[in-house]
Amino acid sequence: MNLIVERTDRVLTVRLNRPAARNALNTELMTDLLATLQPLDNDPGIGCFVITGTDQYFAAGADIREMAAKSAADVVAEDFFAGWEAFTALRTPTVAAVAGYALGGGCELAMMCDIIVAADTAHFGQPEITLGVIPGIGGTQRLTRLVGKAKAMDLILTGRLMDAEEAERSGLVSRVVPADRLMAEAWAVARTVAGYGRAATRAACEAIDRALETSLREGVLFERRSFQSLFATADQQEGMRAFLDRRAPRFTGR
Ligand code: CO8
Repeated sequence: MNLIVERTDRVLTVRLNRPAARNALNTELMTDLLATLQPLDNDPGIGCFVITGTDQYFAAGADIREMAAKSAADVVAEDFFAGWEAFTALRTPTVAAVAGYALGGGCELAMMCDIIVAADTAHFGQPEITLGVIPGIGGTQRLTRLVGKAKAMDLILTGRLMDAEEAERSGLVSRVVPADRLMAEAWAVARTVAGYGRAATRAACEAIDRALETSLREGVLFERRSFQSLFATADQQEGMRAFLDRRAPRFTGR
Protein backbone atom coordinates (compact mmCIF):
# COMPACT_ATOMS: atom_id res chain seq x y z
CA MET A 1 0.00 0.00 0.00
CA ASN A 2 1.67 3.21 -1.21
CA LEU A 3 -0.58 5.62 0.65
CA ILE A 4 -2.26 5.94 4.02
CA VAL A 5 -5.38 8.04 3.71
CA GLU A 6 -7.26 9.66 6.57
CA ARG A 7 -10.31 11.89 6.45
CA THR A 8 -11.05 14.11 9.44
CA ASP A 9 -13.63 16.87 9.41
CA ARG A 10 -13.12 18.60 6.07
CA VAL A 11 -9.46 17.66 5.64
CA LEU A 12 -8.13 14.68 3.68
CA THR A 13 -4.60 13.66 4.66
CA VAL A 14 -2.50 11.44 2.42
CA ARG A 15 0.67 9.97 3.88
CA LEU A 16 3.17 8.65 1.32
CA ASN A 17 4.06 5.16 2.42
CA ARG A 18 6.93 3.45 0.61
CA PRO A 19 9.40 3.36 3.52
CA ALA A 20 11.71 0.78 1.94
CA ALA A 21 12.31 3.17 -0.98
CA ARG A 22 12.28 6.33 1.15
CA ASN A 23 8.92 7.28 -0.40
CA ALA A 24 10.40 7.42 -3.90
CA LEU A 25 7.69 8.49 -6.33
CA ASN A 26 7.17 5.66 -8.80
CA THR A 27 4.40 5.56 -11.38
CA GLU A 28 2.24 3.34 -9.18
CA LEU A 29 2.42 5.79 -6.27
CA MET A 30 1.59 8.71 -8.56
CA THR A 31 -1.36 6.79 -10.00
CA ASP A 32 -2.60 5.90 -6.51
CA LEU A 33 -2.24 9.50 -5.35
CA LEU A 34 -4.23 10.85 -8.29
CA ALA A 35 -6.84 8.09 -7.95
CA THR A 36 -7.29 9.12 -4.31
CA LEU A 37 -7.43 12.88 -4.80
CA GLN A 38 -9.18 13.38 -8.13
CA PRO A 39 -12.59 11.91 -7.14
CA LEU A 40 -12.58 14.08 -3.99
CA ASP A 41 -11.52 17.31 -5.69
CA ASN A 42 -15.14 18.33 -6.14
CA ASP A 43 -16.43 16.80 -2.91
CA PRO A 44 -18.17 19.61 -1.01
CA GLY A 45 -17.23 17.82 2.22
CA ILE A 46 -13.49 18.31 1.61
CA GLY A 47 -11.94 21.76 1.93
CA CYS A 48 -8.23 21.00 2.03
CA PHE A 49 -5.76 18.20 1.23
CA VAL A 50 -2.64 17.54 3.31
CA ILE A 51 0.24 15.58 1.73
CA THR A 52 2.90 14.24 4.06
CA GLY A 53 5.51 11.52 4.42
CA THR A 54 7.26 9.99 7.40
CA ASP A 55 9.30 11.66 10.13
CA GLN A 56 12.48 11.17 8.10
CA TYR A 57 11.36 11.22 4.48
CA PHE A 58 8.79 13.33 2.74
CA ALA A 59 9.94 11.76 -0.53
CA ALA A 60 13.42 10.90 -1.85
CA GLY A 61 12.50 11.87 -5.39
CA ALA A 62 11.45 10.07 -8.51
CA ASP A 63 12.10 6.34 -8.31
CA ILE A 64 15.62 5.88 -9.63
CA ARG A 65 15.17 2.11 -9.83
CA GLU A 66 12.16 2.56 -12.12
CA MET A 67 13.89 5.21 -14.23
CA ALA A 68 17.34 3.73 -14.58
CA ALA A 69 16.49 1.12 -17.22
CA LYS A 70 14.47 3.39 -19.46
CA SER A 71 15.76 4.49 -22.85
CA ALA A 72 15.37 7.96 -24.33
CA ALA A 73 12.72 6.51 -26.66
CA ASP A 74 10.85 5.11 -23.63
CA VAL A 75 10.71 8.37 -21.69
CA VAL A 76 9.65 10.36 -24.75
CA ALA A 77 7.03 7.81 -25.81
CA GLU A 78 5.57 7.64 -22.29
CA ASP A 79 5.99 11.40 -21.86
CA PHE A 80 7.53 10.34 -18.55
CA PHE A 81 6.42 12.50 -15.59
CA ALA A 82 3.66 14.25 -17.59
CA GLY A 83 1.16 12.48 -15.32
CA TRP A 84 2.11 14.86 -12.52
CA GLU A 85 0.39 17.68 -14.43
CA ALA A 86 -2.86 16.21 -13.16
CA PHE A 87 -1.72 16.89 -9.59
CA THR A 88 -1.26 20.57 -10.37
CA ALA A 89 -4.73 20.62 -11.94
CA LEU A 90 -6.37 19.75 -8.60
CA ARG A 91 -8.33 22.74 -7.35
CA THR A 92 -8.60 21.89 -3.66
CA PRO A 93 -6.05 23.88 -1.61
CA THR A 94 -3.21 21.54 -0.66
CA VAL A 95 -0.78 21.72 2.25
CA ALA A 96 2.54 19.84 2.12
CA ALA A 97 3.72 18.84 5.61
CA VAL A 98 7.40 18.12 5.15
CA ALA A 99 9.72 16.40 7.61
CA GLY A 100 13.10 14.98 6.65
CA TYR A 101 14.17 14.71 3.03
CA ALA A 102 12.20 16.32 0.21
CA LEU A 103 14.55 15.65 -2.69
CA GLY A 104 14.18 15.80 -6.45
CA GLY A 105 10.61 14.85 -7.26
CA GLY A 106 9.85 15.09 -3.53
CA CYS A 107 10.83 18.77 -3.50
CA GLU A 108 8.89 19.21 -6.75
CA LEU A 109 5.81 17.58 -5.23
CA ALA A 110 6.01 19.92 -2.23
CA MET A 111 6.30 22.89 -4.61
CA MET A 112 3.19 21.72 -6.49
CA CYS A 113 1.26 22.13 -3.22
CA ASP A 114 -0.17 25.51 -2.24
CA ILE A 115 1.40 25.83 1.22
CA ILE A 116 4.50 24.11 2.59
CA VAL A 117 4.76 23.66 6.36
CA ALA A 118 8.18 22.28 7.27
CA ALA A 119 9.52 20.53 10.32
CA ASP A 120 12.86 21.81 11.57
CA THR A 121 14.28 18.48 10.35
CA ALA A 122 13.31 19.13 6.73
CA HIS A 123 15.90 19.21 3.96
CA PHE A 124 15.08 20.29 0.43
CA GLY A 125 17.13 19.73 -2.69
CA GLN A 126 17.20 18.99 -6.39
CA PRO A 127 20.12 16.52 -6.59
CA GLU A 128 19.31 15.25 -10.12
CA ILE A 129 22.62 16.66 -11.41
CA THR A 130 24.37 13.96 -9.36
CA LEU A 131 22.46 11.36 -11.43
CA GLY A 132 23.39 12.90 -14.77
CA VAL A 133 20.02 14.54 -15.37
CA ILE A 134 18.10 17.66 -14.35
CA PRO A 135 14.82 18.10 -12.45
CA GLY A 136 11.96 16.74 -14.54
CA ILE A 137 8.75 17.53 -12.64
CA GLY A 138 8.98 21.31 -12.72
CA GLY A 139 11.97 21.90 -10.42
CA THR A 140 13.91 24.26 -12.67
CA GLN A 141 10.77 26.35 -13.18
CA ARG A 142 9.01 26.35 -9.81
CA LEU A 143 12.13 26.57 -7.65
CA THR A 144 13.40 29.51 -9.73
CA ARG A 145 10.08 31.33 -9.43
CA LEU A 146 9.86 30.64 -5.69
CA VAL A 147 13.42 31.30 -4.49
CA GLY A 148 14.94 33.26 -7.40
CA LYS A 149 17.65 32.49 -9.93
CA ALA A 150 20.65 32.76 -7.59
CA LYS A 151 19.45 30.15 -5.12
CA ALA A 152 17.93 27.89 -7.80
CA MET A 153 21.18 27.83 -9.78
CA ASP A 154 23.15 27.11 -6.60
CA LEU A 155 20.90 24.23 -5.54
CA ILE A 156 20.36 22.65 -8.96
CA LEU A 157 23.95 22.97 -10.22
CA THR A 158 25.63 21.78 -7.03
CA GLY A 159 22.97 19.32 -5.89
CA ARG A 160 23.37 20.54 -2.31
CA LEU A 161 20.50 20.39 0.16
CA MET A 162 19.06 23.31 2.10
CA ASP A 163 17.72 22.98 5.59
CA ALA A 164 14.35 24.20 6.80
CA GLU A 165 15.68 27.49 8.11
CA GLU A 166 17.30 28.36 4.75
CA ALA A 167 14.15 27.20 2.93
CA GLU A 168 12.00 29.55 4.99
CA ARG A 169 14.46 32.41 4.57
CA SER A 170 14.45 31.79 0.80
CA GLY A 171 10.67 31.85 0.53
CA LEU A 172 10.20 28.18 -0.30
CA VAL A 173 8.27 27.27 2.84
CA SER A 174 5.61 29.16 4.73
CA ARG A 175 6.45 28.10 8.28
CA VAL A 176 8.99 26.00 10.16
CA VAL A 177 7.91 24.24 13.33
CA PRO A 178 9.50 21.76 15.74
CA ALA A 179 9.23 18.27 14.25
CA ASP A 180 6.85 17.02 16.94
CA ARG A 181 4.44 19.86 16.10
CA LEU A 182 4.45 19.36 12.31
CA MET A 183 1.17 17.53 11.82
CA ALA A 184 -0.69 19.58 14.43
CA GLU A 185 0.42 22.76 12.67
CA ALA A 186 -0.32 21.44 9.16
CA TRP A 187 -3.78 20.26 10.24
CA ALA A 188 -4.49 23.59 11.94
CA VAL A 189 -3.64 25.37 8.68
CA ALA A 190 -5.72 22.88 6.69
CA ARG A 191 -8.73 23.15 9.02
CA THR A 192 -8.59 26.94 8.83
CA VAL A 193 -8.51 26.89 5.02
CA ALA A 194 -11.20 24.19 4.87
CA GLY A 195 -13.46 26.30 7.07
CA TYR A 196 -13.73 29.13 4.54
CA GLY A 197 -15.95 29.30 1.47
CA ARG A 198 -14.73 26.90 -1.19
CA ALA A 199 -15.19 29.29 -4.11
CA ALA A 200 -13.05 31.90 -2.33
CA THR A 201 -10.20 29.54 -1.36
CA ARG A 202 -10.04 28.14 -4.88
CA ALA A 203 -10.14 31.61 -6.40
CA ALA A 204 -7.31 32.71 -4.09
CA CYS A 205 -5.13 29.75 -5.16
CA GLU A 206 -5.82 30.38 -8.84
CA ALA A 207 -5.08 34.09 -8.58
CA ILE A 208 -1.84 33.58 -6.62
CA ASP A 209 -0.66 30.91 -9.07
CA ARG A 210 -1.48 33.32 -11.89
CA ALA A 211 1.05 35.75 -10.41
CA LEU A 212 3.81 33.31 -11.34
CA GLU A 213 2.66 33.03 -14.91
CA THR A 214 1.55 36.41 -16.17
CA SER A 215 2.19 40.15 -16.24
CA LEU A 216 1.14 42.34 -13.31
CA ARG A 217 -1.56 44.05 -15.37
CA GLU A 218 -3.06 40.74 -16.55
CA GLY A 219 -2.79 39.25 -13.07
CA VAL A 220 -4.53 42.16 -11.42
CA LEU A 221 -7.32 41.99 -14.01
CA PHE A 222 -7.66 38.23 -13.40
CA GLU A 223 -7.83 38.87 -9.66
CA ARG A 224 -10.45 41.61 -10.05
CA ARG A 225 -12.68 39.43 -12.24
CA SER A 226 -12.36 36.55 -9.75
CA PHE A 227 -13.16 38.91 -6.87
CA GLN A 228 -16.22 40.17 -8.71
CA SER A 229 -17.43 36.65 -9.54
CA LEU A 230 -17.39 35.74 -5.84
CA PHE A 231 -20.31 38.14 -5.38
CA ALA A 232 -22.39 35.42 -7.05
CA THR A 233 -21.82 33.13 -4.05
CA ALA A 234 -23.92 32.73 -0.93
CA ASP A 235 -20.68 32.61 1.07
CA GLN A 236 -19.83 36.20 0.07
CA GLN A 237 -23.22 37.37 1.33
CA GLU A 238 -22.89 35.30 4.50
CA GLY A 239 -19.30 36.43 5.21
CA MET A 240 -20.10 40.12 4.91
CA ARG A 241 -23.47 39.87 6.69
CA ALA A 242 -21.85 37.96 9.58
CA PHE A 243 -19.22 40.66 9.96
CA LEU A 244 -21.86 43.36 10.15
CA ASP A 245 -23.96 41.27 12.56
CA ARG A 246 -20.87 40.70 14.74
CA ARG A 247 -21.15 36.92 14.57
CA ALA A 248 -19.06 34.06 13.16
CA PRO A 249 -19.88 33.28 9.51
CA ARG A 250 -21.43 29.94 8.55
CA PHE A 251 -19.98 29.12 5.15
CA THR A 252 -21.80 26.48 3.11
CA GLY A 253 -19.58 26.24 0.04
CA ARG A 254 -22.26 27.75 -2.17
N1 CO8 B 1 14.50 6.05 -5.94
C1 CO8 B 1 14.51 4.72 -5.70
N2 CO8 B 1 14.97 4.18 -4.57
C2 CO8 B 1 15.45 5.02 -3.63
C3 CO8 B 1 15.45 6.41 -3.80
C4 CO8 B 1 14.96 6.93 -5.04
N3 CO8 B 1 14.89 8.25 -5.30
N4 CO8 B 1 16.01 6.97 -2.69
C5 CO8 B 1 16.30 5.97 -1.86
N5 CO8 B 1 15.97 4.78 -2.43
C6 CO8 B 1 16.16 3.44 -1.89
C7 CO8 B 1 17.61 3.01 -1.94
O1 CO8 B 1 17.94 2.48 -3.22
C8 CO8 B 1 17.64 1.96 -0.85
O2 CO8 B 1 17.11 0.75 -1.38
P1 CO8 B 1 17.79 -0.68 -0.97
O3 CO8 B 1 17.58 -0.77 0.53
O4 CO8 B 1 16.96 -1.66 -1.75
O5 CO8 B 1 19.22 -0.60 -1.38
C9 CO8 B 1 16.66 2.49 0.18
O6 CO8 B 1 15.84 3.43 -0.49
C10 CO8 B 1 17.35 3.20 1.31
O7 CO8 B 1 18.20 4.19 0.77
P2 CO8 B 1 19.47 4.72 1.56
O8 CO8 B 1 20.23 3.56 2.14
O9 CO8 B 1 20.22 5.64 0.64
O10 CO8 B 1 18.75 5.53 2.74
P3 CO8 B 1 19.32 6.69 3.65
O11 CO8 B 1 18.29 6.88 4.69
O12 CO8 B 1 20.73 6.42 4.05
O13 CO8 B 1 19.37 7.99 2.69
C11 CO8 B 1 18.43 9.56 1.07
C12 CO8 B 1 18.18 8.60 2.25
C13 CO8 B 1 19.32 10.73 1.51
C14 CO8 B 1 17.08 10.07 0.63
C15 CO8 B 1 19.15 8.80 -0.06
O14 CO8 B 1 18.48 7.56 -0.29
C16 CO8 B 1 19.19 9.53 -1.39
O15 CO8 B 1 20.03 10.39 -1.58
N6 CO8 B 1 18.30 9.13 -2.33
C17 CO8 B 1 18.31 9.65 -3.70
C18 CO8 B 1 17.89 11.10 -3.75
C19 CO8 B 1 17.86 11.59 -5.16
O16 CO8 B 1 18.84 11.60 -5.88
N7 CO8 B 1 16.67 12.04 -5.60
C20 CO8 B 1 16.47 12.54 -6.94
C21 CO8 B 1 15.85 11.47 -7.78
S1 CO8 B 1 15.69 11.97 -9.49
C22 CO8 B 1 14.28 12.90 -9.55
O17 CO8 B 1 13.60 13.06 -8.58
C23 CO8 B 1 13.82 13.55 -10.85
C24 CO8 B 1 14.57 13.08 -12.04
C25 CO8 B 1 14.15 13.83 -13.28
C26 CO8 B 1 14.57 13.07 -14.52
C27 CO8 B 1 13.81 13.53 -15.71
C28 CO8 B 1 13.77 12.43 -16.79
C29 CO8 B 1 12.66 12.66 -17.81
